[in-house]
Amino acid sequence: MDDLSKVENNNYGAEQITVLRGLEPVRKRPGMYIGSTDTHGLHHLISEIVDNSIDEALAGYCDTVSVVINKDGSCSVQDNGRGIPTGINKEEGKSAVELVLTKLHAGGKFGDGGYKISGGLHGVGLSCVNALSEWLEVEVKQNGKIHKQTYNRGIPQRDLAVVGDTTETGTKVTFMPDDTIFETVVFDYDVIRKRLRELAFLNKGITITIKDLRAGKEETFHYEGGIVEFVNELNEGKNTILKKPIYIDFTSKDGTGEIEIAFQYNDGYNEIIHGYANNINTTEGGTHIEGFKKALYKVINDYGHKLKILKDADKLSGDDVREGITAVVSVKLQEPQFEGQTKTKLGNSYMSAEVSNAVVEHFGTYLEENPDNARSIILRSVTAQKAREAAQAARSMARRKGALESTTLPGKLADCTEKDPKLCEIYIVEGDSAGGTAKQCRDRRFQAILPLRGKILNVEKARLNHVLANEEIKAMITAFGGGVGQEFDPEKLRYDKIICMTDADVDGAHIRILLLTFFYRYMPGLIESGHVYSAMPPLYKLQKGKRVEYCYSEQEKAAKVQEMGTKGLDVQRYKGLGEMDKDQLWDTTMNPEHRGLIQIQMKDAIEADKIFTLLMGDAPELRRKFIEENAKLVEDLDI
Ligand code: 28G
Repeated sequence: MDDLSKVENNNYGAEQITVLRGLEPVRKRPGMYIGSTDTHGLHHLISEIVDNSIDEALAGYCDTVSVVINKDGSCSVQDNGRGIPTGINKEEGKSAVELVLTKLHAGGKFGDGGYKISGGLHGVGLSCVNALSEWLEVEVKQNGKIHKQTYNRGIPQRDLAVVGDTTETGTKVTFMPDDTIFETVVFDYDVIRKRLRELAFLNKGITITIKDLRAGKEETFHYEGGIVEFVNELNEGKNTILKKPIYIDFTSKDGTGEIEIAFQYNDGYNEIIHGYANNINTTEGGTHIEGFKKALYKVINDYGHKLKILKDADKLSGDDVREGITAVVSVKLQEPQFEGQTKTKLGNSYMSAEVSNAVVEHFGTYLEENPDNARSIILRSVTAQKAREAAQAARSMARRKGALESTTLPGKLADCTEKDPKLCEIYIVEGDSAGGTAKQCRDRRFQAILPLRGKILNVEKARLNHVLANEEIKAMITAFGGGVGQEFDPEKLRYDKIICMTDADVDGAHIRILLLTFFYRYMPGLIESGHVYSAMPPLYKLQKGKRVEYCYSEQEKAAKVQEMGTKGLDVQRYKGLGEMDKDQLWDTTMNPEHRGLIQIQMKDAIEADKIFTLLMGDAPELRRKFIEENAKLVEDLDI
């Protein structure tokens, strides 16, 4: 070890170049390695590092991971694992630490689809973070010593060196993201918090802490119950059918794979199944989810017949047995294959049978051993079946009347003249007055306007047949043209962009949540295929003499005020779209040349769905809690 303690060694001329070459592809095409260079990519850096710590924990050598956002804006991740090996690699003549941090390892997430999980592959990803950091410092505690090395944009500044003694072991990485690569280098506490909390749920027993030294915030996540607590959390505010979630944990014989499932039923009508493979959220589903659904269908139908609740030929549908279910299906496997548009669909075909077998066995036994719960679950599915039949009848009636499939567009819709859907967009506008302004200023060739009156139907409490009878909902369905529910077909959409334009206040936020929840539950494909956007109306208009500036955030306003100087500056705060005249609305929010649009992601819709449940659900204390916790947001939005 002592040969490592040479502190001063700067003979790096030739080697610097090799390292640079080695990591050059990452700096040249960062998107290939971390997805993007926007705020998502930035936060992905932390995930990459934390994943290594999680792998070390899954290997059984680490139980604590801490993430710190430092005052200078850098981020530190620390674990109490074995520490990256510090010994010198014979062939390369360098420490393993340096190799892990400077060599691109095969299997980058956005590269060839290889993945890492507790299989000795860890260390992958660290070199990417290193390449994309202005500076990075690695500290390894191992064999009684503290070893340290620093890098600038991936280039080691000296050899790994011993800088002190310790009785602990572990790895600590501190990095400053490179602001010449990233659009923003400001870490967002809530984004990091969300992912760390998810990881704590998915990997029970691990303690994960987050600390923000900029704001003086910190939290610790530790869930002994793992995904069981995750399911409880997802059901917060809902009336659940079972006392506690059903939990299945199945480890493959050779110990290289694990299937963990927790599920619970509530008295609502949605199906929420969150899938994970190797801690990655499989939003596009995959074989693990198929296996789970297949088993649920089989077990509930078999048991329903056995209890004679179901008659001979009577069969509950897949939708019936999943109505009101909240499930987390988390699998860990060697060499996962990820497919689909966003590479979030698990493809390993054996996983379907593996999951299905595990569920049939465990859930079957559960129903035998818990006859009261078995009855509740089956009766719940039977109720769903009856309601579905009624909805079906209502729907076909509506179809006969031509209400939904009719080519008669809603009267309130101001359609565009262009016929190619790829070029068309529709603005869903809150309120008749803003709708009127939008109709006046739009470019009628490709922009359609659909004003919505007041708050649309409370989708939480309504079953499908009621939802589809609501005027505002019907207007949207007919205008979009892509159908609804099972029949939804993005190919048939009449617009490429569906843009929600709501006021920048609490009511506006509320209406947006309602819209997203409706899309999420009845046309998830609309969001999945990236057709839904949120318009960005300005919050302020600043005017000084002839100069006019619009600001879209508090920060932007503060910066602009500074720049323009306060004397003679007129600051107008827009509370609603209705306060803008038609030229202002066009310039700031609707003109494709200047406007900002936010594309709505599936996770935004899931979040909306959750908030919606809290706001509209049956638990007034939770609603109050939500409003209290979000008082800051409410304040920011509506001064
Ligand atoms: C705090 C920041 C992120 C890590 C380890 C531990 C080992 C390791 C990491 O090895 C090289 C290649 C395959 C074995 C493994 C230590 C085995 C024995 C490790 C981290 C060596 C990588 N002793 N902890 N990498 N492997 N934590 N946290 O990065 O052959 S990375």
